[in-house]
This record gives sequence, C-alpha cells and structure tokens, in this order.
Amino acid sequence: MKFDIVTIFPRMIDAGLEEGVVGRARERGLLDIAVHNLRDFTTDRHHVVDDVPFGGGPGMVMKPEPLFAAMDAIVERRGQPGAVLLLTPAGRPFSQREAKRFAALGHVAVLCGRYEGIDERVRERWATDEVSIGDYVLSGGELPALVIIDAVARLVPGVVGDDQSVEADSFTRGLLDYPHYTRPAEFDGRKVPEVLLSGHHGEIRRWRRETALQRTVDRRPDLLDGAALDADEQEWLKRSK
Ligand code: JD8
Repeated sequence: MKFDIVTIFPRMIDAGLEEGVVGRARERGLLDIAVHNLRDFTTDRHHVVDDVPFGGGPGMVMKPEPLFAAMDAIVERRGQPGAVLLLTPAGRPFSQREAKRFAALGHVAVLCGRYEGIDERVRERWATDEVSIGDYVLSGGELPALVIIDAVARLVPGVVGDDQSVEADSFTRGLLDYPHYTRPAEFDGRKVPEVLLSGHHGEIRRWRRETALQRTVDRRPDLLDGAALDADEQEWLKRSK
C-alpha cells in the first residue's frame, strides 16, 4: 500500500509513522509512505505557502501553486493515486467503511491544510474525497492524516501480525469490544470475572459476546443497526429489551 502525504509539518507526520504496527510495517516493506514538505514546492526565496483571503476576513489561506506542484510531482514520481484526500471539517465523516474503501485502492494521497484552509481550486482539480475525522476543531490536517493512515494501514494484509485481531476489532464486527483482563487475578481488591479463569472456552466466548452486546446497547445503540449479529445474539438482544 502506497501513501503520499503533503504537509508543511513533515516531522509531525514522520514522528507519528515511526512507532507501532505502522512503523514496523514500513520497515518490512508492506507500506510505502512518502512525506512531502510543501515548502519544497515553492519557487520564492522565502518558501511562502499562504496568502491573504480574497474578500478579506481573518487568517490566511494555503496558496494553490505549491499544492499543484506537489501533486504534479507525486503523479510523476509515484504514479496516479486511486484517491486524493482533502482533510477538512467540512468533509464526509471518516469511518471503518471509508477505511476499507481506501485500503482497496492501493495508493492514496493526503493533502493536509493549515491556517483557514486550502484554496478551493486545489479541491476542484485534485480532491477525489473530502474527509473529516469528527466534529471538533483542529488546527490542521496532520493529525487527521495520521488517524486515516493508521486505520487504512491496519487493513493491509500482514500489517497487523495476527489476522484474527483485525477480524475481532470492534468496528470490523460492528460492536464495541468486551472488557479485557490480565494477571493478577485480583488487584486493588477487584477480581477478574470467574468465567475467564474457568478454562470453559465456550462459556468464555458467550460471556464476551454478551458483555460486548450489553456495552453496545448501553453506550452506542446506534451501532446495533449495522452489526453482524448471529441468531443467538439477536435472541439475547430481544430478551434484554
Ligand atoms: C484540516 C486547517 C483549521 C479549519 C478554521 C482554524 C479534519 N475533524 C477535523 N477537525 N478539524 C479538521 C481540520 C482543520 C483544519 C484543516 C482539517 C486545515 N484547519 C481551520 C476551518 C476553520 N480552522 C478536521 N479532517
């Protein structure tokens, strides 16, 4: 899977991609991620990437020329991406479904804005998708880019060591996760649920399914519409209402 990220803060992206499963997958050659410093695509002495907004108003706007030059270079050196994501609070909410769609494309470019945002002509010419990671205000697109790359990279075969972990992930199943415990069996006066110590694998599976379902009912009932429930789980849900 190939990613190209365009940003004025390349170190912020580099730092976020060095650690954890994504960092290891890069080392193993499963992910080919190129981080492009937007200032490298300016032609003026001071490497200016922003300018005042036409029509007036507060703040600055990202100039179109360096972004066009960066995208031309990416297409030339790295090939035509299957999607060019523009990160913006005005985008479609990012979700596991979108992550799957991007993972299937094999090559994704991500444009990170700063200031008040990016000149509209960049969106018109280059963006295939406008994406938001949630309804809160951030200072720029770098953190959203890291979020999206992490979610998409996890779906690339081999990136997460154990395929079963990906299958079990809460949003892959459509339910919230069940509670996790490790040793010691009692800590701070709190006991691990007896069933998990019992060695009865059938009962353990049932307890996990029920607690996952109960948590979803309590915290995120909106998820139940899209959840893949088997006959037992549907029956349990009906009884719990
Ligand atoms: C890109 C600039 C800041 C946005 C004025 C100052 C995504 N879920 C999300 N929240 N915020 C962003 C995001 C914010 C950005 C940029 C993404 C570029 N800003 C601007 C407009 C209003 N602030 C985001 N994805």
